[in-house]
Amino acid sequence: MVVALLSFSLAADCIHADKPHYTISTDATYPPFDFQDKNNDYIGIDQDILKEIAKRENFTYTLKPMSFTSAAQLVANGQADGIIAGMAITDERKEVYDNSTPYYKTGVAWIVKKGSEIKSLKDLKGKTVALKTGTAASEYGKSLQKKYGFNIKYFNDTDTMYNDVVVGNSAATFEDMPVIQYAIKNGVKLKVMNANNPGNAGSYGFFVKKGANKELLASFNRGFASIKKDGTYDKIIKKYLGATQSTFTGSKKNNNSVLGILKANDGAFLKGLWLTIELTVLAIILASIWGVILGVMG
Ligand code: ASN
Repeated sequence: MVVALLSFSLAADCIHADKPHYTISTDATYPPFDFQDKNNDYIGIDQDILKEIAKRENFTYTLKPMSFTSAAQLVANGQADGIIAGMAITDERKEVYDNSTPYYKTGVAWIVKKGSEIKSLKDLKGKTVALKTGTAASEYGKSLQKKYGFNIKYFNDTDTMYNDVVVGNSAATFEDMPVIQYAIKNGVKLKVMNANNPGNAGSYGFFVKKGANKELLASFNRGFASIKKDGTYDKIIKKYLGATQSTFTGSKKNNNSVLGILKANDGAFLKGLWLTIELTVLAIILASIWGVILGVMG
């Protein structure tokens, strides 16, 4: 009996030991990707994706929520195995990390307070812009600093950064389009200035330290392909956004009226109009010359 029990518990141990266990860091507050529910459990698009992939790929993990820079640092210096944190795939990051298949489209928004007098980036001259340390959106914001002459104030989390703009301490901020659109939908009093034209368009990925944790990365990619294929991924997106990816920048509804179509295609329309005018003038000149020649000959 004892022997039987012993061998059973040994077998159970073996099964458990077979399951890889990872440490995965995340951004503590980054809705709709990573945030806490009423019971302080971590939820969000990232968290649901990760949970589902772990189940299918048969691994377990300990989640480490913290500020985004610390979370990214933890993976870069090998203290965590992977990071999922609404983290954009960028060329600079490819130097430090290996990334998964892209799992969500993103791009950078520039944002002001509702009713703000700031109408263009030029109006930011001498003003303060709030950025979140270590993010792709902050790199983008920083790249515009010289040109537009604003000052930068750094924050460690998105909520405090938003708040600085809402109360009027900072004149603007830069954050990822899906993240700010979700916040606005949920009542944050901010306005996106480039809804149809996000900066540095790209995608989110899951990251491991470059050259390390190949097995975890492969598991993520395999698991992701599987949840994409059977519709689980779409269900997760719908759960948080009520829509699928294709409409995520759709703050503006499609306007199919004549005016709406003209507005949406104003660039092409003006170009076409200009070409028509040029051709008409040229035709009139050529016709006149031809007319004079014919007249003289007559
Ligand atoms: N979206 C940010 C980035 O890609 C990460 C974050 O703020 N959680 O840098």
